[in-house]
Amino acid sequence: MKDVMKPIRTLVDARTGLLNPCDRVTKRKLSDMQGMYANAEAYNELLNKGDKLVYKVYEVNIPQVEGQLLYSTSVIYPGRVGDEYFMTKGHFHLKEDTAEIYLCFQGEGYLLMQTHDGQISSIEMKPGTIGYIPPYWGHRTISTGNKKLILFAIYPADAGHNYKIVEERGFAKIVVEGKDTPVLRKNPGYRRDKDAE
Ligand code: S6P
Ligand code: ZN
Repeated sequence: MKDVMKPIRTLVDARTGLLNPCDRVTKRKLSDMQGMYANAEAYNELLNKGDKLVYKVYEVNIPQVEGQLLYSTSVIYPGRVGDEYFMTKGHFHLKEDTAEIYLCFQGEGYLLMQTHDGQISSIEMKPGTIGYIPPYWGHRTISTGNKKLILFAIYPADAGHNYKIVEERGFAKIVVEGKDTPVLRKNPGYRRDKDAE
């Protein structure tokens, strides 16, 4: 009979996002977000004041092969670059026909999604919200509250990340501070996928 992997038990602290045991922590600072915010001047100004932590991801080590599921928590700090809220880089999955589920434990924000052919969608995230990302949708999460946005994610272990496409084209929408509530605006720097036109 084939070797069968042993089951895994993980504890999650919903107030901090910490996984226990945790095999990997990825930290993304402002300097890792070069070119991602619409207001380059505000970005440079903030970066000059210090290289703030924007988000971190806690992961469990699961074999990244078909049939397995990966799970992780993302902790996105409160903050803004100009009027644009702190967010993750965002990505499409390398294996594009893979879905993902996000569950919000704490904080407020948005799950922003888009397809190559120009469809856009967003889900407001607050504690208890589950956001389902179908296959083929690129995704990014944005923290709009005063507390950290803490999200738990589950996705096929062989999904992979395509960041290049987001670095080159950006997202069609940005989430900025409005008068009373956050608002979604057109991203002036967004470049549409030419193949989709
Ligand atoms: C992976 C999943 C999340 C993100 C994390 C950080 O498919 O969507 O675990 O990796 O939220 O975002 P990003 O865009 O830097 O990978
Ligand atoms: Zn993903």
